[in-house]
Amino acid sequence: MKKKLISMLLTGVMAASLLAGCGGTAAPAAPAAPAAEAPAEEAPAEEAEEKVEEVAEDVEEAAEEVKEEAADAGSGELISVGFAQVGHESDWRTASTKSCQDVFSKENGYDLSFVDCDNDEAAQKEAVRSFIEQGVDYIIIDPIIATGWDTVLTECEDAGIPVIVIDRTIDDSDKYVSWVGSDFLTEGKAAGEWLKAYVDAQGIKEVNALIIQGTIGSSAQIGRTDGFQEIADREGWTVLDKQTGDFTEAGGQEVMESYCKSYAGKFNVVICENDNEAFGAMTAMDNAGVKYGPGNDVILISYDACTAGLKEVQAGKITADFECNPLAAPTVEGVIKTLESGGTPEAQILVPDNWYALKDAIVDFSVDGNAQKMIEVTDEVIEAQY
Ligand code: GYE
Repeated sequence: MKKKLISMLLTGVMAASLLAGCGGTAAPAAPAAPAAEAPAEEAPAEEAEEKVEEVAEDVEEAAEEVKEEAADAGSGELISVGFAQVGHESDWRTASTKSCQDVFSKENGYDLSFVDCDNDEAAQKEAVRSFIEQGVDYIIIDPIIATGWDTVLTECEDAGIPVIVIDRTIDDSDKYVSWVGSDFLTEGKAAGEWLKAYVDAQGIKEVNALIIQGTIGSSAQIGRTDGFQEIADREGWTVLDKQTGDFTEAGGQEVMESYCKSYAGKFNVVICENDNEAFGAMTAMDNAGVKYGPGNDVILISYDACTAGLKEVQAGKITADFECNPLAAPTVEGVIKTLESGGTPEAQILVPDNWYALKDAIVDFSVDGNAQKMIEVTDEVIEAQY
């Protein structure tokens, strides 16, 4: 843009000086003219000279602006952010990544270095160290697992780079500014309390549950497993087995295939710690001839409530879906803006979640004494989801 302006101005200067030149030489070459005509002959030359000066000033100004812009870009007018993302294991993760990339865009004033760590803890630490080397302004981490962070976070601290934790929590270090995410323990308890109210309403006396866990050691897995287990213990339910499906569809299918063999006819509840595992479990149950969903032998519970998950609720496959909102990036940006303006952001910022089911599976329940509201899955609700 600026280049074009300069070349236009330069063309202007050349044209004007040509004009000025013509005026200058024309006067002496002209044959003796009547006195009255002399000023009229000088005028174009003066005008042209003025024009040249004007244009030259404009060019100087434009050049100055270009220089300033280049300096700004070089000195990092864009805020540089490194994001060490967990991976790409689920619909939830895809929504989270997109949200971050949308928020931390060039247009919004950011220079984002994004690393997909492919669920590899060592790669994630390496990504953080590469951000330190780059000297980014801020580091965002979605920790694959909750422990093992203190050393690398100390390195961030020593480098003077503020760290913001998004989604999953870090449990063995406090060397970060803020955490923005959902309350996984509450999600797990909500699933348990809903199940209690639902089986009571259905007149189901016994609960024999199978759990397909998320990535072991991730705070999302720990919270959901512990929250549900707390209610199961209180109610005296049987948890037949817990195995990880690593938050993936393939993992969910594999674990459910083995459950279908080992526990055939013995279970009436399957809890998948995310939607993608639930999709895999559905395939395995379909293949084994197990009927699930509202009104069927097996109650299928899931977490995340992404669009694809809610579609399976609507289709009568997933009985209840406990949301985990993946759109935390705008809140993380708020933290960065607070830091940029010299303020102190809150240490913990909770992203609120909703619980979803079809009308017949909506029951009243409380979590830690707080009454919960479930949302009925409709086309509009699905449309509005991520
Ligand atoms: O539930 C799952 C994802 O950390 C809350 O990770 C997130 C979990 C989410 O892969 O789908």
